[in-house]
Amino acid sequence: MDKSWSNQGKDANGDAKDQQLEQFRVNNDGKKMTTNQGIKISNDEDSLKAGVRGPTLMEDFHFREKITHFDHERIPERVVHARGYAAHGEFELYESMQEYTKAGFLQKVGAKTPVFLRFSNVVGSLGSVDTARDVRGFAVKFYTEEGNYDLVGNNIPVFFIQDAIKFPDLIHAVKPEPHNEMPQAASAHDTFWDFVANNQETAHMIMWLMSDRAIPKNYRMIEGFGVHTFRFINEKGKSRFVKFHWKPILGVHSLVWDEAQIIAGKDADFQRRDLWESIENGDFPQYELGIQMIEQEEEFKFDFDILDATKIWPEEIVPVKIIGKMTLNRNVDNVFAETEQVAFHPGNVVPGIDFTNDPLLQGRLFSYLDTQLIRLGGPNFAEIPINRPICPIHNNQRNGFSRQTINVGKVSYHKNSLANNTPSSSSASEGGFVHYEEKVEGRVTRARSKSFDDHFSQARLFWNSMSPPEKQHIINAFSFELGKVKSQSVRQQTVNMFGHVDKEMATIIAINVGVNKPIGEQSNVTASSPALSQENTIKLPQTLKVGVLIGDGFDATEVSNVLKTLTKYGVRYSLIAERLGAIKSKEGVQLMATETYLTTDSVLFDSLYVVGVRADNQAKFNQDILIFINQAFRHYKPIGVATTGLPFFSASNAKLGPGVVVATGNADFGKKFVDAIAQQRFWDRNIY
Ligand code: HDE
Repeated sequence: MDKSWSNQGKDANGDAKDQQLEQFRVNNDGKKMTTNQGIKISNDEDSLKAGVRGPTLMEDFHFREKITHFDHERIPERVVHARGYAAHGEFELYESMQEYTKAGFLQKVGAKTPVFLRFSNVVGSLGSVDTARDVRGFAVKFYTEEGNYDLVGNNIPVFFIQDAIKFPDLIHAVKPEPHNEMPQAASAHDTFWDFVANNQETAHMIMWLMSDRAIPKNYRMIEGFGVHTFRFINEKGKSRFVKFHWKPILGVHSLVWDEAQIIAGKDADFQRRDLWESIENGDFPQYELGIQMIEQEEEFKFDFDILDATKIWPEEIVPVKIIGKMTLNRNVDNVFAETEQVAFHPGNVVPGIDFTNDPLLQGRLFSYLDTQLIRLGGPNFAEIPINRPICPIHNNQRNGFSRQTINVGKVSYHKNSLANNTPSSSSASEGGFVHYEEKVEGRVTRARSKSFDDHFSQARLFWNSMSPPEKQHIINAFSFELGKVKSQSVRQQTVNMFGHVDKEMATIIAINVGVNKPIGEQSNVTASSPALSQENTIKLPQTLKVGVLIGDGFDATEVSNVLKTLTKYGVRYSLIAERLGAIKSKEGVQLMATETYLTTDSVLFDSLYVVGVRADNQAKFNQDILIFINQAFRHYKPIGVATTGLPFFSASNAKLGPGVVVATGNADFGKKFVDAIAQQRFWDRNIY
């Protein structure tokens, strides 16, 4: 078969998916209002009544249609991953994977494929907060010329359980407790930790969940993982095991827990806002796609089972090969139509990508289609614009609620002679999907492989790989979460369980949550995997946000030089003053404040630049500015202090030291401040 893979329909009018969506976009600007039947509406303010003060009449078709549509606006939220946010983009291939897979979109270097990526929180309801401690969903739909390929991943590379049959139990335990529907979007409660302690396969995942990975700074700075082991199949039919990784160009960065909780109140939409604004500003989020591969013959070479989704393949043992880059470059037009109605399914694969017997993956292959049938109201959701493949669809499926396609002709069965036996099936060489012919044998049994028994070695590998501040954060997270657990028995069981990961860690947690020291032995793993620590991540100043605390009387030359330097390095800033609008320097130069001390907060910025105000205006300013400085300092953030800002900084609880850059007597202030901003956190700071 001739595979001259094109650019997946990319041309000057946007990608093929964008062009397809364009057919469904409706712009009401400047148009006359009509009913859904197209009747022009004369009055949309008053219902039709018998007399101006009389009852509303049944014949008011406009009123009935409008209210009925409104009454039916909601659809069920996703049972998990309800709160999410998405964007469009493209995937570009760096290196041909032809040797390993026949997947069309992975053949030609430079080939571009339209994608749609939905990020999500697992536990909280649709209206919950962005910054909850939780796993983040990272679901990518590739609109390839061979059909849709969905890589439905998370930002953590392992999972809580090993067999999909336990998923309802896990989710029942972590969701709000059923008798009082509390707490919302939180794992810090009895039923979750009771599940953990009584299902010890969760150990590795819980270490990740208690780490900074579960409180990401934003969606742009998280990794994505396919989690399961999949297969690549090449043209010759050879199979290799593969794991997928997405690596953010800006590195992996997190919030601190106190900050995450404050943000939950100050801006519940913190992460979606960041994604939306970054794309609007042209700061397009980018992630490189990496793959790990294991030869078919090497399936049993490792001290873990490669089909066990509670295990990683340490990057130091199985290197990650970077093969392409995804760029998110377009926000949605309508969140309901696109983000809410998109339907991902790990079973959506293209020829060249196949499944393995991972029992978690196998169960997922059933669940997604099943849940979408109820969530999207029947079997025709693949016709919803966001879900439509960009290639032609032909089959004998018919009817069902809200069918859009008008299938012409009388034949809707296979085989037939009336339509020349079409639509016809395709052989592998014609691009037909042929499942990998894996040899399977065994007795029918409800059991788990012995090779899935080791729950603690990789949990300890993760612990060993953490830097001292990361270890402290894990201890703090356990102490917070278990501290909220009312049952002393559950607290004790959990501490005992994590004593198998690290005795000292579990002992400190035991003291913090008022239970006995752990009993039992800790895992004897001494290895570590540097790739797991966020201390080793990429640190860049680009797109980080500085809050400039400023008022009348600043030094125009000094401030404008610093702002220019920030811009030069791609740092974003907002001017925060007592009131919106113009602020004047001592020379009379004006700058515009876009935020006030009421409308924003230090937690919404990565760093502060303390400029200060004229002496006669200090009293009021002092109070506001001190709150900002104290909080940023306590959250280990970089702080730049202008010459006019020093009196304010000195009056705060913050101390000179790591991450505090002072302009007075510092010729290279701007650049040094940018370097500090790139570091993001200064953990070796003595906070009060
Ligand atoms: Fe999901 N998961 N999941 N999951 N999952 C859903 O499908 C399920 C698992 C993931 O933005 C549901 O359409 C089972 C692992 C993401 O729309 C549901 C099991 C991973 C999303 C479902 C898992 C994921 C979902 C709910 C255990 C990472 C959001 C709504 C075997 C690799 C996709 C829906 C979006 C959504 C089932 C475990 C990722 C119920 C049974 C492991 C990112 O079908």
